[in-house]
Amino acid sequence: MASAAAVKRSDSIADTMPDALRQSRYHMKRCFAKYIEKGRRIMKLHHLMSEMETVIDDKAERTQVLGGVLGYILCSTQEAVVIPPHVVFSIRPNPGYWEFVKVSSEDLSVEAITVRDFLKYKEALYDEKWSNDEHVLEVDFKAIDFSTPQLTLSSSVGNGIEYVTKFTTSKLAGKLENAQPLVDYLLSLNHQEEQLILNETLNTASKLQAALIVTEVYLSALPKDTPFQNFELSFKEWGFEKGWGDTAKRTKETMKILSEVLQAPDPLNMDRFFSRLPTIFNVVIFSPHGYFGQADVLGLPDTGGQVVYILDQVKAMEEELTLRIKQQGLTVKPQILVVTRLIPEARGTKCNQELEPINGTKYSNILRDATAKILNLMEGKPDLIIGNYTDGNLVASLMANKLGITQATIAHALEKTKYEDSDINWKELDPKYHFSCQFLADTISMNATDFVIASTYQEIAGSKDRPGQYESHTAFTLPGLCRVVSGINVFDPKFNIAAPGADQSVYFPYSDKQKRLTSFYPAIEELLFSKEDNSEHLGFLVDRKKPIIFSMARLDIVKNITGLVEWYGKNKRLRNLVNLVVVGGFFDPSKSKDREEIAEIKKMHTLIEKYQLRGQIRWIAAQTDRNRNGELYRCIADTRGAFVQPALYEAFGLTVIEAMNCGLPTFATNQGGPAEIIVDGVSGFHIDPNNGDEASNKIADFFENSKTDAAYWDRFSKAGLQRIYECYTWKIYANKVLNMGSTYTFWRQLNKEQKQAKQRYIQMFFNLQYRNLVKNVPVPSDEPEQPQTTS
Ligand code: UDP
Ligand code: LCN
Repeated sequence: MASAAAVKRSDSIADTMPDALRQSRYHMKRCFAKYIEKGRRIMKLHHLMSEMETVIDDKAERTQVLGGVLGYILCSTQEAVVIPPHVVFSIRPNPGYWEFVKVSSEDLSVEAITVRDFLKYKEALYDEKWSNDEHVLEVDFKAIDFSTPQLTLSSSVGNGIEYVTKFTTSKLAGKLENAQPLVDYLLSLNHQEEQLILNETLNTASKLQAALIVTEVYLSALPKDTPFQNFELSFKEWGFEKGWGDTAKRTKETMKILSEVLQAPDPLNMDRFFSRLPTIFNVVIFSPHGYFGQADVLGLPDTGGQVVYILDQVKAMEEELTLRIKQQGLTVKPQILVVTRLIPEARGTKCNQELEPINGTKYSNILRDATAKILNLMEGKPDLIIGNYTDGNLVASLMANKLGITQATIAHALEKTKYEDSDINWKELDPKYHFSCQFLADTISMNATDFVIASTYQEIAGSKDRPGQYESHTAFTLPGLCRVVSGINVFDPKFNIAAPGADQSVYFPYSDKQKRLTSFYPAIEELLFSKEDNSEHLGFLVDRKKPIIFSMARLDIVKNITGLVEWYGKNKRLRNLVNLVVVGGFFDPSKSKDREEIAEIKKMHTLIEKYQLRGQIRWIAAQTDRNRNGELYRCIADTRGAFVQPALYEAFGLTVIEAMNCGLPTFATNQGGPAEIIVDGVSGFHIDPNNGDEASNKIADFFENSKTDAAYWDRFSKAGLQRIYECYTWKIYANKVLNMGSTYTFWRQLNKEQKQAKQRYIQMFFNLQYRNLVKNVPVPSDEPEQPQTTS
């Protein structure tokens, strides 16, 4: 295949394609004739390739055609719309970069077209009249994004805060007066009406600069540990309020950083300064979907890793906020409220309680009710509102706008990419999934929010071959409703990656012998090795000396637990080396209301029989006790086993980092987030869920190597842990997110006019389009439950 180097970045596809077509003119004429033969349709890359194979059946010739620039262009194609005699291509040479060209099958002429025209061709396949109507609603967020600087490199996507800090720095640089917006911002800082950092005495950059110099000298003369209270009164007189530090040492350090910023702003000092500013005390997190609770909820519809994520996130943020507030010399108590649905029929959970304190925190609660309560409980406005998924993000956007507060959004799994052509086919899918509302709500909140927290790069801008989830909202069309020519730009510096961690008090290494939860041993022994089937486990392990390969997930099709069982069943070598233990779902399909789960339960039973797995497999029903689960991962590590995450697609994959935290060597899908978590062959292994033989042989190789060389297993166990400590801890996450909260609060102030203009556009769109659309969505009843994919 041709490399990207074959096409210079300065050349557009429309420039290079004519030559490339000309070089293989004979074959291409036949190929295009084939493409248009079936008339109007959408073709994906695999259709283009397989039809090319039938036209150029000689492999060597095909390799030659595909070896050049043409191959590169074709392989970067996402889809093609055939409207004879033309074939219209949407090409994605790099993450975030799209080009559109129209090729005539008659003379192979190539014409660059706009995204708008490309969408019109697509629509014409579904609703030609609408597509040709000049007055259809076109949504174009780019048109009102006139002043926000954008990134340009695909590799910079997701590092938004770094670039926002750079852009801010350059805005403040030059003359000292340029730093006035920063001074104004510092003057605006307060907590419940109590002024922080500065008062009006220091209302210009030059006054502030002079005062900082004198005050640093004063602080140098004090013992380092002098408490702030000892010099608080003098500070007030000079124009400085609380919030600089708890001691003379820390106060002096913070002042020095600001002095350096005023002298010559640089991103490093800007970042350090913002991480020290007292800007965030109260945070509201919206997570309305599923059963949000602290016990007995995992495995209920739409309830999985998302709940774990939020509860761990709250703990980590409260810890970090408490530390920061102490270091700022303040005595304020941070408050975090998770706002969710109150579910009257709560299936024995606490989802019907209005207020519930969050375990492991001092000041954080779950609130199952509305806005006025938030203001009441927090005794004022929150400083940051974080939304989750479509519903939570939309509510967060509305509330943040109403209260004038900084907003963040999170959606680890957006729905749009999960179904092929979900936009263009919306009319067919809407009765079941209400995609029109969902995609527009997602687009609204992506534009309204100040920053986006993603877990991985792929979530934003995908990979070389697959567009990212956010990227899929760049341009799309809902024929009959509206055409979104510019939905979101993944080069917007609002996009950030902050990967979650796993609670390290629950998921710690198997080798921490003194911390091990030995009280669970009898229960785990029973769970893994007892001989009789019961409602919690099925199947048994004859040779308990063998290592165990382990997996745990909701029993959804996409999690592919049945895939793993099949790979294992088919691979004799693997079966000789290890036993298989899987946790997920339950055994009686008649007890499930979820179509996917029912199908998966039945398939599990069939596979166990088909491959005669009894004696080598243990199927354990869904588990809800995370402390016991932690010990379970460690007990699997004791057998010198491994964790396998075989999902067809996984947005992030908390089980992957839970297993790695326990020192369990891990094999995880190369489709989605886990491909970023694990460095293949270093901190674990990637497996291709679409190539079961290769995957099961890779696992078998690992166990063969471990058998002959005991140090081999240890190497991967340790390297997995190292990867976690370097990149995937809640401490790293909380630090990043709080820094974002602080930096983007200033950024939105700096770009106030732009923000307001966009907000007015969003409001109009929301009021005129979205509110009408949402009226058609029926209020859900408890039955029947559709499988949901966000959790
Ligand atoms: N989990 C559990 N019991 C089960 C299956 C899963 O406690 O039977 C937990 C698992 O330990 C992890 C979360 O549920 O914390 C699943 O998160 P992940 O990101 O792997 O997948 P999701 O369910 O969010 O798609
Ligand atoms: C949703 C998912 O689908 C998982 O991949 C994530 O790990 C989970 O949320 C937590 O972020």
